[in-house]
Amino acid sequence: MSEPSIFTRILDGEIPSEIIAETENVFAIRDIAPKAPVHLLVIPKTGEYRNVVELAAGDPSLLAEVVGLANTVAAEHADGDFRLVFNTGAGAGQTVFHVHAHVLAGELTEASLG
Ligand code: DGP
Repeated sequence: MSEPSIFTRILDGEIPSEIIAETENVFAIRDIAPKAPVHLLVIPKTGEYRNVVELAAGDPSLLAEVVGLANTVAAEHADGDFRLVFNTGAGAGQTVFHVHAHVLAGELTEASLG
């Protein structure tokens, strides 16, 4: 067994972070280092998928649940338009290997890439 990810530790209440929305299998928090006026993370509760490619192959309905909660929180925290980013691999900037979607909204710049 690998160590629980930082997101699993947040979900378990070991690391403080407000859960701003959740569904049966997915939860959302604010990013600790926002790159846009609204920068949220939407995360499957299971930590078994390291990235979106594994998630799409292993559980497409869970990926759809991630996209659905991203849409919900974007409507609640911004005007409904949003950028959805899945960094995939360390070379692309991924630092937490528990799949998560960055939801970026508000006044976006070209640099608002999560
Ligand atoms: P990525 O680079 O795509 O793996 O994104 C990981 C994101 O997770 C990064 O934007 C910062 C965020 N993050 C890391 N640790 C914490 C934390 O303890 N709390 C919160 N809210 N966000 C975190």
